[in-house]
Amino acid sequence: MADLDGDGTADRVSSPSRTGAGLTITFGAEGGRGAKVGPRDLVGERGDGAKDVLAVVADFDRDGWSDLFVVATGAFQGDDPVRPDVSELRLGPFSARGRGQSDHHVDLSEPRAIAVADYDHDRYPDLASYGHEGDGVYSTTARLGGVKGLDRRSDDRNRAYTKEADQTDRATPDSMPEADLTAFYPLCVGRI
Ligand SMILES: [Ca+2]
Ligand SMILES: [Ca+2]
Repeated sequence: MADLDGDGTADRVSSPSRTGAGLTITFGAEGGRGAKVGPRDLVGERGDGAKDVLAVVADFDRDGWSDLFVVATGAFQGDDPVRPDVSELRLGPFSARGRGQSDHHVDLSEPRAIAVADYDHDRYPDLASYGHEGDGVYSTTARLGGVKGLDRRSDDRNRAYTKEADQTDRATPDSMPEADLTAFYPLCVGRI
């Protein structure tokens, strides 16, 4: 639980799946009257019609405000990886429509599942993305968090964490890291 939009009241994040598809944010959760939104509400119109719209929340740039990472990707098209319509880190506080203080693009290859992880064990959140690299090859790749946000693209440091996956129909492959999210989020205490 955290104040995501900066209005002084606590907002609730729940993410029942490990793929980024089921993220739900309830703004103003304490009164129970808040707006409930998911990835498709947050992505904006550039993500309309995308097959997969995924989102995760974590303080990737370490300024104390939770940030939104959202990605929208069209349907599988064959050998060449599909370029996502949206693949952005939006720095918090961010609104119920997914607008942040600023945003930057993160280069990912046909992302089909995303998760928060801590790849480099510095206790700060990083992003994991599972996707199609082309020619039927799927892999899980890392984008590390830092004061400037997330790594914009693949580089020597984050490439070391790439894991190739067998192509399967499973939404969450074994190569997807499973982080203990309580390391990054304050737990919601008490009532709903
Ligand atoms: Ca932040
Ligand atoms: Ca980290």
